[in-house]
Amino acid sequence: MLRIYGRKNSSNVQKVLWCCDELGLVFERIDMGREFGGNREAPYLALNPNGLVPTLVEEDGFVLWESNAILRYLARTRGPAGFWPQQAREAAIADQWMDWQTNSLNVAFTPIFHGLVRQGPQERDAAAIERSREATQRHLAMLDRHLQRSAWVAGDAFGVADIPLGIYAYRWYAFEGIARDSLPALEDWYRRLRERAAFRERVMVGLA
Ligand SMILES: N[C@@H](CCC(=O)N[C@@H](CS)C(=O)NCC(=O)O)C(=O)O
Repeated sequence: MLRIYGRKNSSNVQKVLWCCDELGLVFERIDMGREFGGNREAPYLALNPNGLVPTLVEEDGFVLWESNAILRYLARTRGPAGFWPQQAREAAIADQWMDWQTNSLNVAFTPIFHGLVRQGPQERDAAAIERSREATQRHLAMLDRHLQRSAWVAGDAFGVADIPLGIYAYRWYAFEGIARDSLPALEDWYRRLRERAAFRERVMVGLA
């Protein structure tokens, strides 16, 4: 059986759990990280030298870390046709948005998430939160413009590239009391994500 290490309230772990459920994969999940610890100890570092979650371990001992690499691997090895795009250009678009999630959207979003969810009112840096809110809004507007022309992130059907970005849609719309500009294409995509049982089960689980 596949083994996934990582606490289920981690966004990067949620990506993998959601993907596994979409593909109907059976797996064992082992709590690891933050409140569970273990991720800075030698046995786990031998699997993932970053000390971060998630890590995937296959039946034969093959180990993989970096959540988006895990998604691509599961999509290529276990996904139905099209879940990882077959055409080079569609696959490149999937790669583009998945890399953008890690390198751009995540950077914009992390301060507002930490400020509103992880920090108490006394510790909060209101200016940093506002800068992050504006940056996230600007990034989501880019995704909205893309979704005006493309039903899903990488083409006409739901696929693996929707997963890393869908995590942010949930978190963004779950924040209470923040200003949000209307982004109709993004909102429609988010409505369609909420129709998916795996998204509701793995991602719409509160902010922690
Ligand atoms: N680029 C990595 C980032 C992994 C990462 O930052 N994981 C966080 C949780 S979302 C983590 O392990 N934090 C330490 C902890 O949970 O103890 C990936 O996408 O897998």
